[in-house]
Amino acid sequence: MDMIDFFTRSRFGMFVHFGLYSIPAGVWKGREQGRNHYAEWIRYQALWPDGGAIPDGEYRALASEFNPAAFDADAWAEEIRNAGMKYVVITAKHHDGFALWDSRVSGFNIVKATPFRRDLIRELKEACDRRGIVLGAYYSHWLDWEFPGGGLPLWPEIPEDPPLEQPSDAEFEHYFTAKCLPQVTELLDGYGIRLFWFDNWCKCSLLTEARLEKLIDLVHSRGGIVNSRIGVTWNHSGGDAAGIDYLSMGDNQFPDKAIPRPWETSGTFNESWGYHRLDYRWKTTDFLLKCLISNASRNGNYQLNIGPRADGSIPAPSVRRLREIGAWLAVNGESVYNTACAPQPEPGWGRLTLGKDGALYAHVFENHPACQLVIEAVSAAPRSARILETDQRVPFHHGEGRLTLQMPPESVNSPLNVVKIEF
Ligand code: JFZ
Repeated sequence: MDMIDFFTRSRFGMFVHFGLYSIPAGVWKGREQGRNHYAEWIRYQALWPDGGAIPDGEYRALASEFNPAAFDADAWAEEIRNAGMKYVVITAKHHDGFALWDSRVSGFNIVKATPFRRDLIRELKEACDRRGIVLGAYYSHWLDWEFPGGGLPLWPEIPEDPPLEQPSDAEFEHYFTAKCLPQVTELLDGYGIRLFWFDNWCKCSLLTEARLEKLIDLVHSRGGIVNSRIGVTWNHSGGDAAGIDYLSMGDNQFPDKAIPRPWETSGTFNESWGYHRLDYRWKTTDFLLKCLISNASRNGNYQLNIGPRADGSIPAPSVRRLREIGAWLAVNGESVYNTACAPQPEPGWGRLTLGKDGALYAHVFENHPACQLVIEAVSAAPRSARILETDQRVPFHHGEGRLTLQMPPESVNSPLNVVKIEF
């Protein structure tokens, strides 16, 4: 399978942040973690603003408590499929250095260091394969807070933070060749992972172009693809550099126009990526669906994150939203999957996508008071226009390159309608 072709056609995927940080879930010794509410950062942020990270031994000890007995790979894969997602990228290893598979090069992993002793990546890969879902891996190639020589956080935007002393170049080289490259090789060859999500966003002298090239070549040599966050230089140059297969926006960032190459936004249901027990800032299904549609209309993907609880279950607010989105896609999916940006200017009332067979899909975000929706620059006269969900005919007028849809008044009661326009 051509991975980048698959990626572009898919449009919708899942992100999963799961690891030892799912146990404290944003609260350390009765106190809410400070700073940015990213629960997966608790190792470094637990004691903020007083400074100081969780002592290494205390964090490591979480491994002996990690026992996600409710984890059921088939149940996860069913949610993914029912949500209408075509792929899933999981934190195979996040910044804390803990691996969710049975790594031979680091014992700090789910099989060797926990009472759970099951290979989560293996089980999830098999469950995904059974359903034609592609499993991808988030791999923290730059930051590793466990292995000697791994990179440490840099927050140039927070000047009051004393800069942590980074490992030397030789120490980082040791981490890179003894852990990073071998683990990525394990994911490629031992698990058949071909979709990679790397994560670097600060200029850091340890991530040299030579090292990045090595990592990219390794993934490419097996037919895999990498995102632009693999290196900040390429990330910020707009991803023009050879070697980057798809662009990743900043967290929850949505570009305001089409990008003529594969790209994605990774986004959250609430605010934290890892499960945070005090994060109640849940977004609405309507908002999330508009993010998906809007990205698709601009040639991009949406990768929506869940943070499972430490027991392996998916939080109820995420499950409800996943199912609501899936129900919408079950009816309207042809207007999202395998579509491209339409040549017409984007209307103020919604979004347009172009089907492979030439059909134009009009996504109604806001209803016009007179129920009239105008699409400019439509050269040919349509043959028909119908609401996808109900099959109701939509009267229209075409003239001088302008198409006016006369929406049936009763359709406004049903938000996020899609009109399929055929020529
Ligand atoms: C990173 C991680 O540190 C975080 O834990 C999570 O995995 C997220 C998906 O990625 O966080 C970032 C990375 C980049 C930016 C912001 C947060 N950025 O470019 O603005």
